[in-house]
Amino acid sequence: MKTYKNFIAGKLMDSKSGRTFENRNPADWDEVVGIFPKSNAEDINMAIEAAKKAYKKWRTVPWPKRSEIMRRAAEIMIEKKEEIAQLMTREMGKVINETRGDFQEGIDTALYASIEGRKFFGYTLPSELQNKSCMTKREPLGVWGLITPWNFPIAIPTWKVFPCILSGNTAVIKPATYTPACVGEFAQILQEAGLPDGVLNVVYGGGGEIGEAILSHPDIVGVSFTGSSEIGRRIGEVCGNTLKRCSLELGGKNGQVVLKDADLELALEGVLWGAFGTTGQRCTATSRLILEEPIYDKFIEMLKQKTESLKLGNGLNKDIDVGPMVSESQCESVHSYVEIGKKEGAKLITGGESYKEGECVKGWYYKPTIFIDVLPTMRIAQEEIFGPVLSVIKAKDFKEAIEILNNTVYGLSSSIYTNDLNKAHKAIELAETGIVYINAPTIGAECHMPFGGMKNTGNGHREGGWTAYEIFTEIKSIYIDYSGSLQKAQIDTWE
Ligand code: UN1
Repeated sequence: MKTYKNFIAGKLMDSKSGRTFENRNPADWDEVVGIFPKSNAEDINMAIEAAKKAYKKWRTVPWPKRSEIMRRAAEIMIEKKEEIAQLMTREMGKVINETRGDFQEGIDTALYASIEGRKFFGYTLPSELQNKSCMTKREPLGVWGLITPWNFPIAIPTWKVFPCILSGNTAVIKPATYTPACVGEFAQILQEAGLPDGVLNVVYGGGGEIGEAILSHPDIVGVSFTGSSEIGRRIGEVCGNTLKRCSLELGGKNGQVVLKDADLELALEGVLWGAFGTTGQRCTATSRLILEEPIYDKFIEMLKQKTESLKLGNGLNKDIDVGPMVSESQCESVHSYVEIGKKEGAKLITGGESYKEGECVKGWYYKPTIFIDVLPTMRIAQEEIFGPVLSVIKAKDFKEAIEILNNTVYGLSSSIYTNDLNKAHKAIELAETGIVYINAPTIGAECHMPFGGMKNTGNGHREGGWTAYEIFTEIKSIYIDYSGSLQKAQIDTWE
């Protein structure tokens, strides 16, 4: 068990509040993973002050120099991959192969940043006038607030931190209270890699207290948030009022469509991974399976059998498929949806209860759960559950399958299994989601591709890839007149 401290201006320090909170292993609630400061607004103010001070110098450091720090960070991360993956499994619960993957996504994001720093393009355009040129360049904004979730304790913080600081901004990050240790370790890696003091500051604590303190601070220029739609709305509201930039990555209700001509074995592997990987706790998780009528019964039979063979247990142990849920309250929330599904008349064919056998007695385990005969309008087909619950819906044909796929307020990820080229392309065109997979599950986005969703999944931004840099920079349009005389744009001239 380790005691963590806030990281402000390059120094580790306790909270001014004098309070702490602990973080327990969801696979073994007797294990305290770490003790963290329960910070208050005073800590946030100090962190923002440190970031503001660091910004003055950091923004003048050339992009390629900044990106060298990202490369060094990647090198240290490669060395620490196993150690931090194990810590991540202990604090978050997902199985070790997945926490290695989460950390690898962080390494990839660092390497991507190290390349991006040498090709941070603006563009040149012709002028309407002679002897005049037009071009654009990108610049940082100032101090950002980064608020990150618990389901990807390293990948998502790196999606935000690297583009934010490579662009010349500085930041205060508030990690999720369920998974604060990983961000603490990540900040130490950045310091070791040579990041100047105050460029990234870490403050631990609850969203209600310190999240609000970040939002309301006048020196914060923008907020990047990944989490629930409810909190996202609140952040959007405050940022709207104070004219802060705001990037929101919110819920999903992702569907996998399997058409009658699909490779069913492949589709089966895909849905098992998409629905029950990370114990269903991804915003990209598959929570609806839409089956074309002719294969409905057969596929359900295959799915039930395979689902029941998944092994639950501590993610650090060998051959475990599904780890625990992150917390008791998350387990309860999932179970309440199972009760709702039953009341709505959907048919529960497996799971539907917590699991406390064998090595799982002291953890927040929930059995992989499948409802069939779900109607598209039911709450379990509409609301984000964020757990291992799959709602199976029947579609009479391709057209109806796409209608069902789009029948949700969310629009993050979708997947279509088919061998019909025409239908695959039509589905890509019609799917109302920011990410579309063909013959692959709804999870597994890569760090150099835009990541984000349509409709209520967000507010139009895309993290990942080049598009993340658009979030964290201002664009400047520059006109250079080398005619030596006053040239008036748009004013008619008579000669
Ligand atoms: C999330 O679900 O919150 O595409 C992020 C994926 C991962 C990232 C998921 N690379 O599933």
